[in-house]
Amino acid sequence: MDAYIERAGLGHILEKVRGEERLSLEDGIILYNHPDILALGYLANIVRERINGNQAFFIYNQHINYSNICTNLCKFCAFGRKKEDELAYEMSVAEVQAKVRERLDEPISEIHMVGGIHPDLPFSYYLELLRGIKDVRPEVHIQAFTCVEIHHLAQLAGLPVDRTLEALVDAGLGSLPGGGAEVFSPRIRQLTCKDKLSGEGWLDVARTAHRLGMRTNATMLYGHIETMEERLEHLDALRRTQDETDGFLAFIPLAFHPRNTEMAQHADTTGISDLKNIAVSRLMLDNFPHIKAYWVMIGPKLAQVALAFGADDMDGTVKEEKITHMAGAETAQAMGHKTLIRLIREAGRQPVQRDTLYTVLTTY
Ligand code: V47
Repeated sequence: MDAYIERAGLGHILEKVRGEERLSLEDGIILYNHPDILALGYLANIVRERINGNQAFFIYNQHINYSNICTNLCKFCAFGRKKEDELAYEMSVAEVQAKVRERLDEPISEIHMVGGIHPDLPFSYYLELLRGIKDVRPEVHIQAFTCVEIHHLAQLAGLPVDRTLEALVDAGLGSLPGGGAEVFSPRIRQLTCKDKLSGEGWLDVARTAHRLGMRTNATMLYGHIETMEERLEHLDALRRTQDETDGFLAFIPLAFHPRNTEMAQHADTTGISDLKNIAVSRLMLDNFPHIKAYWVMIGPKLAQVALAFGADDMDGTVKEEKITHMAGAETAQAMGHKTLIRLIREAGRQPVQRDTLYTVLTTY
C-alpha cells in the first residue's frame, strides 16, 4: 500500500502521518483536491486506528427540538421560522417532558436538545426545560444548546457566559452539542448567516465551557459556497482551540441539504465529497478524539463505509430529527440499536455502545 500512496503523490503526507507530525493547511488542500479516495481513506484510517483501534461507537439517544422559532433565519436552514409563520412552534416544558416520558422504556442515555434563537422566551424557560427533563429521567445526560444558543441565553440572563453555563449545569445541563459552527469564515457568515454569532464568538463560548470542565462537540457545514481554504481555516481554528483547551470530544462534518432553504439552487453533496470531508477532518484534527459519521445526513450506508475512512462513531438512535428532514433528508427518523450494531459489525469494526462522554457501556 505504501507504494500505492507514493504513486498517488502522497508519500510526504504518509511520512508525516506515520511520524505523527501535524499536517499543514497546504497538505489539507492537496488532500481535498486529490481524486483518489482510497488513498485518502488509507491515510485517515492510520490516524483513526491509532486513536480508536477497531472500535466504532454509537449511543442510545433521543433528539428534541424545543422550538423552531428563530431570529437568525440563516439561508442554509429549512428549520427556523419567524414567530408569525404558520409552521412556527414552541414546546412547553410539559410537552418536552411528555416526549421524554414516551420513551422511558428504552435505555436512552442522552437527550440531544437544540432549538432556534427565540425572540422572547425567558432564561427561566431554559432552566425549567432542563429541570423538567431531569424530573422525568434523572439519570439521563442532557447535551443541549449550541454555542450560539448559549451566547443568546447569556444575553437573556444578563450574565457572563461562564455564570450562565454554571446556572444551566446546575439545572441539569451536561455538555454542548457541536451545532452553529457552520463555517467560521466571516465571508461565509456574511453571505449565509449574517445575524448569527461570529466564528470567534462561537469559539469563545466553547473555550469558556472547556474552562469550566465541560465537554463540547464541533461541526462544519460543508457543500455550499465555501472554498477548500475556508474549510481548512475552520478546521485549523478548531485544532488550535483544542490545543489550548482539550475540551472537544467529537467533530461532525455536516453535509448541506439544500431543499426548502434560500440556497436551494445548490446540488446535494456526493458520496465522495462526504467521505473526503470525513477523511480530511480525521487527518487535520489530530487532537480530536472522535470523528462522527452522522448517518442522518449522509445516510446509514455511507456512514457505514465512512468507518473505513476516518470515522469512529455513527451517532445514535436519534428519533424525530427535524433540522435535516425539513431540508429534504430522505433518511429514516430513527435507527434501531440492532441496526447500528449490524452496520458496524459488517464494516469489520467492533460495535461499542457509549455514553455522551465516551464511557463504554456495552461492547458487542
Ligand atoms: O447547527 C442547518 C446544521 C446543525 C442545515 O454535536 C444543516 O453530536 C445540513 O449540529 N443541511 C444541527 N445541515 C445539527 C448538529 C448536530 C447533529 C448531530 C450531532 C451533533 C453533535 C450535532 O445542522 C445546525 C447547522 O449547522 N444545518 N441547516 C441543512 N440545510
